[in-house]
Amino acid sequence: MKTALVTGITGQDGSYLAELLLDKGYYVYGMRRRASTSNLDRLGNVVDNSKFEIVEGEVADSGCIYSLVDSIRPDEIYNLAAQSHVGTSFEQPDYTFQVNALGPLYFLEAVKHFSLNTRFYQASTSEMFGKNYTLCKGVKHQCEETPFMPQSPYAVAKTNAHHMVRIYREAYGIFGACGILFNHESERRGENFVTRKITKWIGEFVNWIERCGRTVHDLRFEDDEIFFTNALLDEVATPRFPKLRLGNLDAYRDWGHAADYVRAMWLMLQQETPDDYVVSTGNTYSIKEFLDEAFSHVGSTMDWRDLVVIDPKFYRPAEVEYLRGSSAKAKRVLNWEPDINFNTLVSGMVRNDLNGL
Ligand code: NDP
Ligand code: GDR
Repeated sequence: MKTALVTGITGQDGSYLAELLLDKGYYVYGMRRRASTSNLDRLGNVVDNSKFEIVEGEVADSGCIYSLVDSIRPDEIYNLAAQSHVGTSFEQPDYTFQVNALGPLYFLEAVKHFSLNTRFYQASTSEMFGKNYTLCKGVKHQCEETPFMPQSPYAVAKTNAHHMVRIYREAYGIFGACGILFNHESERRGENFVTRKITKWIGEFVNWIERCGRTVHDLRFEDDEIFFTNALLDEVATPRFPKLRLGNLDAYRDWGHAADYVRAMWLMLQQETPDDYVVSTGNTYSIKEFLDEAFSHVGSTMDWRDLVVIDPKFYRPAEVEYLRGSSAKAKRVLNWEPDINFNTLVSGMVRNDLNGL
């Protein structure tokens, strides 16, 4: 039986990857850091599986990582643990670097010293391209040849780890592969990433209207809040709901579904030789277009422009304006293509948040 150690097991990707590996017959060690409360919510489908085991570990603690790798010596390591929020990395650059850059280095050192046959997957990111793109037949996109130009502490740390994997591959023959994954979302996406923030707000808002026994036709709008018209009542006393507060709506992202993307991670570690791959859908949409799509699934006509407030707090000091990946290499070598398109992704997220209340 193959064994895998998955870090970041409590996160979005960790949960999908654990399900995939268990389906394929692996014994899965899921690494999580110590928490004062249970944070296994996303792992409902796997926690009771006899081939699934939680182990405690902190990626920024070298000794912890060395002893974990030495004691398990898994066939495969998937290093998904990260301080994964780009905005937060501007507030916590030092911590982000420790987790996102030094963490992967500790794993590489551990593999080099204790478990040279272990195959290592590193979660690289389209954020490494930052401002850069390549023109192909007049279309702007990013592929494996596009030079990196990171725009945040998060992306710099990830670029550092990306190069470190390449160096350990070339210098020590370690089977290290990096997936340069573009944004991928799902019903399990963290609530402070823009897609889930939007669909979660929609779910709570629609539920609030229903709880109040009203319809969208009764809505009235102030600067920051939404309330109902009611000629008989004092409008100041009617229930109110805060508008959705967002930052830059003009950025473009290439959004896929996490379940498709963990399949690409696994495929990378099944190849004869290690390599790096862009994983993306090839389509790009602005945040405004995501809002259009999300609100189109609510079932009644609401213009999100009445419901959204632009809040400078959610702007980043430096932004990545345009991401659109070309996964031609992943298709050719890994035979990988996404199954879930933008429309299905967004409608699934909205439906989940409408029902989840
Ligand atoms: P999440 O934020 O959902 O999950 C991150 C995971 O890392 C959580 O399990 C978290 O644990 C864990 N973690 C954070 N810090 C530490 C630490 N110091 N020690 C141990 N574990 C830690 O991220 P995703 O699942 O979305 O992403 C997975 C990986 O892929 C990340 O590395 C991310 O940077 C990268 N990536 C993600 C993309 C995306 O669009 N989703 C695209 C490209 C790359 P806890 O629950 O305790 O916080
Ligand atoms: P990103 O995802 O930074 O691409 O990183 P996020 O959803 O945080 O932002 C996408 C774009 O939306 C804009 N935006 C907002 N973002 C957030 N979070 N909150 C807001 O209110 C808001 N308003 C507008 C952002 O400025 C940005 O342009 C994700 C993470 O999963 C990374 O870990 C991963 O590496 C990359 O995707 C690929």
